[in-house]
Amino acid sequence: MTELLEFTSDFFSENRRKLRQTFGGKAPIVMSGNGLLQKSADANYPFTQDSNFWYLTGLDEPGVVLVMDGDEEYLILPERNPIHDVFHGEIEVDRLLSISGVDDVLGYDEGWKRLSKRLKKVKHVATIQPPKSYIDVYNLYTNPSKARLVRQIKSYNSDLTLIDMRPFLASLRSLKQPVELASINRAVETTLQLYKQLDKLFQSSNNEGDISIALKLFMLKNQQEFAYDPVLASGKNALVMHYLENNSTYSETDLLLADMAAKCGKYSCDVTRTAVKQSSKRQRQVYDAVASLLDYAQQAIRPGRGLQEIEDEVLHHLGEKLRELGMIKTISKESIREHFPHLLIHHVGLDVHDGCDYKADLVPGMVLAVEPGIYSSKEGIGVRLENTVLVTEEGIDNLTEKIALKIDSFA
Ligand SMILES: [Mn+2]
Repeated sequence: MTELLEFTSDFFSENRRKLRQTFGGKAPIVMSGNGLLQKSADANYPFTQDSNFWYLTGLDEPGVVLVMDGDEEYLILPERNPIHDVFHGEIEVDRLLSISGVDDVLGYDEGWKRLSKRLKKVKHVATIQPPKSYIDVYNLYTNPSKARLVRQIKSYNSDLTLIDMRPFLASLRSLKQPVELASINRAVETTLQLYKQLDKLFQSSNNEGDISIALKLFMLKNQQEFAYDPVLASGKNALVMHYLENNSTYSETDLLLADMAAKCGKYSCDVTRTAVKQSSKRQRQVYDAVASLLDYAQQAIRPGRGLQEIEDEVLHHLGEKLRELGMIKTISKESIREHFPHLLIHHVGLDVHDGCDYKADLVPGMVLAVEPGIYSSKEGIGVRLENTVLVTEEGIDNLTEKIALKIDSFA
């Protein structure tokens, strides 16, 4: 486990207070954490808490429900049986209270009895509904706990209208507090060490897999965790955005794209670098274009602007670069997207890709990943450069400035 910086119950209580305040409605807020997922037979996957639920409670316990109803706050424990407790241990109620700062923890039957009485009297309930797009777009099954909660709520009052709390939480979470920024900065420090290790391995090796294993060992020895599965993509592997095989051999003249970063406690940063031992003129042209786009994008970020507006501006600039490079003839959305299929900027925090409103104005205290790239399947070349930056009054503070930006080295 990486070291958790000081997240006291005040942090979570204050987050709940702010959520009630920004929501402003009278409807009870009912939210569930993630449930434990089956891996195979009676074995489960390691538990990962829902980030919104953690942000409001600090709890890493599966299946708990949080109720915020006016001035009342309580947790409802999952339905448990004694056999489960023998294998997984009993839930320590006092720990849940002291971590979360919530006033009351109720057992399943008692908790639902209390909540159901209230549900029968109200017209609206605020909760987080399962996001449909994950299965449609990413082919990912979402944790069933949210759908289950909605079913259970509706079983007491089928006329209830559900209010989605996701936008309120995304907006709260996008403003990083000092303790969160400290965690992100700590993650960046580890990431700097990670890239120094990568450089040593890169110079002495010619295989993605050897590097990948050595970096995993480095993280284990230092009791650190990756923010996400590292991408080590040489040559045309860099054209696959989420290339995770990391097992190809590369030559002195192949670019190696490394999209990898550490996390500290629950907080991530997001970094990508691309380098080659012996660069060609063409590789330098593409690299320089991406580096100048990164610079251009970072200068475009400042409070009062929106991400969509910045993305549109930078993408137009990218179009010009692509035309200069001879990769496209005319600048159009389609021709640009062919060479740059992903988002330019996203929020970073508890999730590597933190949810956000792409139209909302930027505010000091937001943490963003800026990641321009140029990909050409025709030339078998992919370059991406990514920094994690903090939005300040003046513009940005590049948190990952110390991680080298060079074509021939990662350090
Ligand atoms: Mn990213």
